[in-house]
Amino acid sequence: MKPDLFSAPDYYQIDDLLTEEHLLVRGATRDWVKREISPIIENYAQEARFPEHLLPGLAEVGAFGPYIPEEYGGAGLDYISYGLLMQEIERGDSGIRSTASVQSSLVMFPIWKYGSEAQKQKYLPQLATGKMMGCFGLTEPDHGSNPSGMTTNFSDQGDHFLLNGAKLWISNAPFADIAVVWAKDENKRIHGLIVERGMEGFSTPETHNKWSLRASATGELIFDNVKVPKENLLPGRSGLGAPLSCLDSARYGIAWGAIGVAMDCYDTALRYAKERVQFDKPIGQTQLQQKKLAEMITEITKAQLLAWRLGTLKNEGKATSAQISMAKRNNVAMAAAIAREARQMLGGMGITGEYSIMRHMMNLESVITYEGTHDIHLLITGLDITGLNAFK
Ligand code: TGC
Ligand code: FAD
Repeated sequence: MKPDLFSAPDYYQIDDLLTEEHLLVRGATRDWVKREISPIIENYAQEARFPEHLLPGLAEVGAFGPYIPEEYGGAGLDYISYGLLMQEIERGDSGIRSTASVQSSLVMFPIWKYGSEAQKQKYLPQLATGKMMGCFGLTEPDHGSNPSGMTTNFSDQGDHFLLNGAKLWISNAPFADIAVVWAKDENKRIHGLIVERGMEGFSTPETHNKWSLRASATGELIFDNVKVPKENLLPGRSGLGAPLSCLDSARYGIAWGAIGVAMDCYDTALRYAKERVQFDKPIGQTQLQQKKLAEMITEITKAQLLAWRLGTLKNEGKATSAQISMAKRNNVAMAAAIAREARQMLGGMGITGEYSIMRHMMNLESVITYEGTHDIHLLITGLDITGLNAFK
């Protein structure tokens, strides 16, 4: 793979809107990604292996629990810093950002928000250091976009719960130490349970043959009469709103992460267009390639402004779920369109692992599907503006 010469575009001087802390967090993460992810990621993706050795470094840059309070081992940062962390990590690879998103927003967040004090003390500090890794089980083989139909269930056996069912497409499952699992009780009410590796009847087979997110480990969660201690139930909230609130936090991070991918593709294509000569002039001197680059930087700038404004709303506690859906949907689609155009601008070289673009392009096929598909987020916006529910 070519050396990482990434230089981030900032066409509207958005850096002026950032604080010193934001710039420090972003700079440290950018340096770490250049040093640790860029040189190795292509091989890991080609070989469909998860680079587990990156976990301590991810913890060190603050990617595990950026906004979780320091008393629980988190970095205690604001939501713009969290977004910038996701942007830089996803610039390296969407699969590595996935690991960070799941650990922070889908495992630490529900324990922090809905866990007992004992659960917070037991799990959060270890999760923040990456010594313990988690995964999040919501999707099932027959219930993806419609998680309320889930059939995974548990019953009260007096001194423990008995958990049965299966979850599919679970990021980090093959190596996670714990799983935050969403299941229905005898009254069909959804609750979160912390299931630990090693509990009898709990297995996590890996999902193979993915063409996308190849450097991320994906698997199933299978529960065959698993005895879960009662103290592992998250007591603070029940109902579908509990897992959906975790998704809000992860979707917010993806809205920023997608900008990282788009910036990397744009920056690579811009450099290539200035260097690659055909018909005795750089291809960047042709109107067609300039149109592509000009449209890319316009879309990136719009996405940056959307993410920044959403971040300020989140910092003020005012961001709505529907606003987050709009940003996730827009920014991922924007990145996917840019990756495709950028790949074409590199001609044949664009399909090789010498450049990051084809890997990003394939990764985005997962990103546009998980955490709510492109269609589902459109329907969330539709519901928000009309008040009419297309899901019912
Ligand atoms: P609906 O009746 O609308 O809502 C049920 C209850 O939930 C509340 N609610 C929310 N609460 C918090 N945050 C949100 N975003 C919320 N959206 C809804 C709602 O108010 C209601 O509360 P209550 O008190 O009235 O009961 O639910 P529905 O069954 O009609 O479904 C709505 C729909 C389709 C929008 C939702 O189910 C959905 O978002 N589906 C997409 C599923 C999804 O995103 N799955 C993601 C799985 S995890 C994943 O992909 C991880 S990838 C990680 C990585 O590698 O990065
Ligand atoms: P379906 O819900 O079957 O959708 C199929 C198609 O139908 C889509 O195009 C969808 O937009 C469309 N559709 C569905 N309903 C409607 C409707 N009402 N109107 C119009 N169109 C509709 N899940 C987890 O719980 N934890 C994880 O860690 C996790 N990681 C993942 C990692 C990867 C690599 C992938 C690919 C997925 C992951 N997921 C995870 C699952 C992901 O969230 C689901 O794939 C996603 O929610 C879509 O569900 P589905 O695949 O069952 O598609």
